[in-house]
Formats: sequence, structure tokens, C-alpha cells
Amino acid sequence: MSLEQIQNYIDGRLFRPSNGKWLDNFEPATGQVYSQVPDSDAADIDLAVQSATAAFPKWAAMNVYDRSAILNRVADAIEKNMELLIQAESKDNGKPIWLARSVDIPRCAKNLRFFANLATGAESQSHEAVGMINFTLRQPLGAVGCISPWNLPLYLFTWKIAPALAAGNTVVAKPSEVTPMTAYLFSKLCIDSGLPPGVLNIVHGSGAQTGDALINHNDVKAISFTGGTRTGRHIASVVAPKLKKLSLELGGKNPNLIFADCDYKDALQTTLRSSFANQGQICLCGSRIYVEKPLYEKFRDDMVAKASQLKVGDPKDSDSVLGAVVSSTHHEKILGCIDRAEAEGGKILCGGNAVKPSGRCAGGWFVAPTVIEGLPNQCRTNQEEIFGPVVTIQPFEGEAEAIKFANETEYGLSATVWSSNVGKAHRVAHQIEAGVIWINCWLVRDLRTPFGGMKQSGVGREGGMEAMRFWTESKNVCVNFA
Ligand code: TXE
Repeated sequence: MSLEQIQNYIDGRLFRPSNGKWLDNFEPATGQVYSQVPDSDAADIDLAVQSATAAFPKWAAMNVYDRSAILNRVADAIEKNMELLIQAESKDNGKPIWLARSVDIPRCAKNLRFFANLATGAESQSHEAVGMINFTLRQPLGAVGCISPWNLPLYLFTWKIAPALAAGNTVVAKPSEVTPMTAYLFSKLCIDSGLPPGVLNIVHGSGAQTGDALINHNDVKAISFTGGTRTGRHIASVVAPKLKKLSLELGGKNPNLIFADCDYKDALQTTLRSSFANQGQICLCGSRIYVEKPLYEKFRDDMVAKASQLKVGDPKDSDSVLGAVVSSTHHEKILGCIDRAEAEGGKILCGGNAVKPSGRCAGGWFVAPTVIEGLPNQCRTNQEEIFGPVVTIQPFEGEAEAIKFANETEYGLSATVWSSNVGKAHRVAHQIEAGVIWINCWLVRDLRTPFGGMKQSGVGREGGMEAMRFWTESKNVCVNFA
């Protein structure tokens, strides 16, 4: 049986890679190749950038209500094809179907609608003086580049392209080569919805070849990237000297601070989720759990008991809480991190091993939820992003130590604070070095809010008007009417 071949979407049409080369695409739950993805190169990227550049003047000049209506039509198409996308996302990424159904795919439609509608309400400033008025235009940049990762494939892909398009830019997007399927299905929905040719182009392929061609292309006016910190640093080294706009959403090593006066049940249940949701492959997962001393032993024991009960298995099964991790390489990486944690003196309280389900998933890449105790903050396990179902747990004493522990990392993406003392929770939130803080909740996402990290977790913010500002250039016009 020949494998399905994913196509590039350029100038409104589907194309095979111009070099005729393909990469294998795996189903993580089985470890089997099930489709092929274009191994596109600079020639495909150049074609896509030319198409985006040609489409830009008309798309940018379009009445914002018409642009918004087209993007809403694409959102309609996602909703009409929800089940197809849910199944495809789960198969391509390894995440449980219930998760793709409850989180990923509904959010894709929401991303498009949210930014389509936000654009119609966008305001700009004016500054009046005697006999003078300044007003600020916010104009789209041109053909721009978006590079997205594999953990929330279509969710993060649409989160990037929606504001770029809504602001009037045209886009060349490169989804992760590890999870290309839903972006491919999405390109067909764009064609069916009447998105004008060239407005969005999707070029598939590896980071080192396709991604590199995109970030190096001189006609691309800005790059927005979500992925690992190391890749982000490399992209910055290429894009910054070209003096282009750059947005980087990178890794995290997020702390959960659990004070003794928290709502225990809620803190425990949510910490379980923030540790292991999507197999721990969400940049916002809390991977360092700090519990105030009086509560430490009880919380640790309950957390371990609950984590040990989580079912890891076929993403198709509705009772699988964790599915497969995304790739064989990533599976090896996570297991290597667990070995290292033991070598650093960590005690594995639960998990610590690969899981081999029987039947269809026997060859898949599964990892048991893992909780590790007894490691100092400075060790590599507590400093480097693992991005799997692996957390560490440590006690702390009082507010000052909680803040110190939380900030002892080069990352600064998110943090979670659990306390029923409002004043304390505010004080702590104020002092944590992270771009997103949740108090007594986790992963509550209001799309209007700024989203992004401090320190090595990134540069810039996505979300709401922050995204619209990134995707536009401000131009001040000063009028003398004296
Ligand atoms: O991501 P990469 P990888 C973290 C996580 C993970 C680690 C490595 O810790 O273990 O990163 O994962 C494209 N020029 N996160 O290697 O490489 C690539 O093709 C242009 C955190 O899979 O960062 C893909 O589309 N593009 C994270 C995208 O970058 C390049 C999500 C992300 O891949 C490129 C994912 C290049 N030279 C991983 N090299 C988060 N913050 O959510 C790669 N790419």
C-alpha cells in the first residue's frame, strides 16, 4: 500500500516538493510510518515567499470586515471538519483523542475567530497639540514567516497565523515536520473556504532545511517562532542581524508553589494535570513542584498515589489519560533525562520507565508519569526542560524561599501559585520572574491576555493586541493645521 503524501500549499494550490524528496511521518502510538511529508528546500520556500509577496497588496488593502469574514469562513470549515481533524491530530501526535477533542481542535477555530473579530475592533492612537495632531497608523508588514512546533500542532499553528493574517499580512508557514498532518488538512480547508491564493502558504519540511530557508529569505519581513530555546537562539542569530521583527516563544521549567493554606483538593488535582497533560509536552506544564513543609509529605504521597493510577495507553481509548510522546527521539530524550535524574541522586517515587502496551501500540513511544524527589535546584534535572511526563518535587519553607526556588532557573515562562491567602498570593506573583502566572488555577487562557516568557523563555508576547502590534508597523503622521 502506498503511503499518503502530504503536499505543500503554495499560491492557493497543493504541490509536491520541487526536489521530489520526502520524509517519513510516524504514528507515535504504534511507532509505524503512516505517511510522508515533503522534504522541501529553498526553492519551495522561495516560490511561497514570491506568492505571499504578490498577494500582499490586495490582502492588506482589503476592507477589514471582508478579511475578517474570510477568516471566519475558515473557522467555520474547521468546525465542520472537527472530527476529521481530531482523529488526525491524535494519530499524528500521539495525544489522546479526548484531548484533541476537548482542547486542541476547538481552540483552532477559536484562534481564527478571535483574531478575525479583534481586527475589526482595532484602535489606533492620536496625540493632539496646539495647531497639530499626530495620529498613528498601524500597517501590516508584508510577507511574514511562522514556524510552529509539534506539541500542540494545529493549535499553535493557527495561534500564529491568525493574528498575522487578520492584521493584513500574508504568511509563509512551516509546521513541525514531526506533526504535519493537520496543517495539511487545514490547507485543504483554506482552499475550500475561498482564502485568496498566496495569502497563506504552508511549506513542509525539516527545520534545518525548510525552516532555515524561511528564516534566511530576505523578502520575509518578520519571523514568529515557537519551539525549543536552542533553536530559538539560532533563529535569533540569523534574523536579528537582518533587523527584522522577531517573536520567540521558547521553553520553560515552570514552578508550582503549593502553600500549606491552599485548597488542597483543587491544588492536588490541578497539579496532577499541569504535570502530565499532553504527556507533559506543553510549554506551560509545571515541572518543578515545591510544597510548603507542613504539607509536603501528605501532598507528595497523594500525588504519587494518583500519578501511579493514571492510565498510559492507546490514544484511541477514552480512559487513556496519557497517550504516546511525539517521537522515538523524544522518547529516548525523556528516558535519558530520567536516568540522569537518578545519577544526580534523585529518588524515583513513581514511573521512571517506558510503557509497552499490548496489541496495536506495542511498538509505540510511551512513558509512565514520573515523580522524582530529593534533587537540589541547581542540578540539570531541575534546570533543563525535559518536556515529558516527568516532574520533581521538593519542600520549601515560607514565602521567601518559595520565590527564591521559583526564580532559580534561566527560564521564565509561567508559574502556578496555590494559596488561600490573597495577599500572599499577590506578593509572590509580583516577584516571580515569569510572563504568565496562575493563582489557584492552571492553563486558563483568555486569548486577550499577553502570552510569552521572560529570560530564556522568549522575546515578545503573543495574544490579543500584543500579537496585533507585533504583526503591524506603527507609523506616526503629524499634521500641522495651525
Ligand atoms: O524543537 P525545535 P524540537 C522544546 C522541548 C523539546 C526541545 C526540542 O524541550 O525537547 O524543544 O524539540 C523548526 N530554522 N520544545 O527539536 O527544533 C522545526 O522544524 C528554522 C518546546 O522538536 O525547536 C519545528 O517546526 N526552523 C516547545 C520548530 O522549529 C527550525 C515546543 C520547533 O522545533 C530550525 C517544541 C532552524 N534551524 C519543543 N530548526 C514549546 N516552547 O512549546 C528547527 N526548526
